[in-house]
Amino acid sequence: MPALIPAPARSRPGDAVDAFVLRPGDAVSAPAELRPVAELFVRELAAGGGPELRVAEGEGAIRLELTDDTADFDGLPATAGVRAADGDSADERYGLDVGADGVRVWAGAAEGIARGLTTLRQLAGTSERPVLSAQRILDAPRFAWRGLSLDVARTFFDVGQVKSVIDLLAYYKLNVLHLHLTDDQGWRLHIDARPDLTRVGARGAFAGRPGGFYTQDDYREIVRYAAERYVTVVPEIDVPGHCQAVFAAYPELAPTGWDPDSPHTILDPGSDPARLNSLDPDNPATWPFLTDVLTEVAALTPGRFVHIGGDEAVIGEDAYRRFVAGMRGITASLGKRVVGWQETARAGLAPGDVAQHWISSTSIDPDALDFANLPAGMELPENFHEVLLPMLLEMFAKAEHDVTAALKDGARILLSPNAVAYLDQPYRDAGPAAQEELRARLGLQVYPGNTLESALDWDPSTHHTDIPGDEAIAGVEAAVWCETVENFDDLEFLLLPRLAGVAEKAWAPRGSYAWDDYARRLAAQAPVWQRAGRTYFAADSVNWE
Ligand code: TNX
Repeated sequence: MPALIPAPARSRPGDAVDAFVLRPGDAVSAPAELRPVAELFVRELAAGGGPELRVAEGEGAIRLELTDDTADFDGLPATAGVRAADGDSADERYGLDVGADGVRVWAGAAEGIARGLTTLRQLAGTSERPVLSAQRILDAPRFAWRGLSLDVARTFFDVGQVKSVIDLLAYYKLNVLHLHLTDDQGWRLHIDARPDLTRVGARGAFAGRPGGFYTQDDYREIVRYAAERYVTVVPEIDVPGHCQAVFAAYPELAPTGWDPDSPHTILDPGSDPARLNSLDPDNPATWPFLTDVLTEVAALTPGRFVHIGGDEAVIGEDAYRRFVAGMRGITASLGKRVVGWQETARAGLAPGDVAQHWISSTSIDPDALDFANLPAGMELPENFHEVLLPMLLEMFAKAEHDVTAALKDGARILLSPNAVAYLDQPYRDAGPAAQEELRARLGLQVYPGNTLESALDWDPSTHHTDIPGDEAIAGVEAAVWCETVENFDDLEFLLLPRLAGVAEKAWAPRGSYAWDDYARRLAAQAPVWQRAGRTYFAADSVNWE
């Protein structure tokens, strides 16, 4: 198999004597509807070190074709899952032929052509005159939702940096960028009706790092750049917990007793967490606030979904239920569907909703957590044993039922199991001495960590025992939380190489996993990352050559 990640659904070699050499100046021929994807391909191929091609009509070394005849794809397994993008009909399936006379990419939709051209970029690598061996690839994703959740609240990344993350997503055929826009340490999206959310709430970040926020024009530019690459942005407004930045901006939304000088987070909830952590559904100021925020967020969102957070809230069960019900109502009235962290299933969900699974006894082992090992900037509160630990254990116990509850309501599960899909797990592979400082500092040392191989050793349909099969799954999403991430290089170190492994899970057919083969394909990515100046963990477990 060629060194592709994710592995294609099907590929077979052509006549062994045939190969095609792509040369600078060669043409990509595309009908008018495909010009934008063709032009983007030409730019990105050259930026990656490949030959400078040109887009033309008529004949070309690379021919792009939209076709209604999708018979070639008939035998391909149907994609499972939920599309985050607007519109049901889009189709990511594509075919790619390399023969002695050139390359042909065909698909039923421009989106499929774009995915096929991504495969071609991977085949071409960084060579200016790539030799493409004869082959046929027929490809389709296993799941429709393939994402990364990026925490821009704990560490702020500017528009250029977010675009660079989108480039990575697209290169591995991931199609959702979930932006965790709000948390205790910062609110990152300007809301016209509530300007203090960013004027005050965006000043800082985790551990005294600089703050920052996206203007609505910035945000539109991120959405546009992503859409050009068939990546959908899913914005998250994380409520009712994780709201210290909201309280700092608008103290009237804070619970009684909240003190601006002693911020409370889930790992430092104060002596009475029930009063200090979360927005209160019974505070009359809460609902006009949420309506203002969601109205502007929905207007900025061409995709179908808004993420309402819902994790780690510390309010009573009844208050939580009413809170989530209220959020679902506002979101629906704005024409959007809801995705929430799995806890939202406790409030009741409906078909069309998505619950994001991250915690359960198979996804995280509470006994393996080491709370003495908190990241710099976070301290174990004095009342850890009396207040916090029992609260966390209760949180774990309740989480056991969330997936079943969500499925019973007809919602589907977005899989982000902590042990394998959290990219802030510390790396447990050995690595080069020069990277030891990074390896030891990055990722939450509270977690047991994983190796590149163990992070790949799971299957979405069997990971959680309550999930009956692929049809219950919305998709697979990695999450990178940024408590330990100080800058963009740190972020890349956590993303690479594990993000590629999540893409493999989300796209490649079930059972295609074999570590040795994956490791060989992974090693082929290094020159691409190096050329782009990216930081990556060169784990000893891979023979990088
Ligand atoms: C739990 S996962 C959180 C985040 C932390 C993360 C660290 C989730 C929905 N909430 O607030 O950053 O753990 O891995």
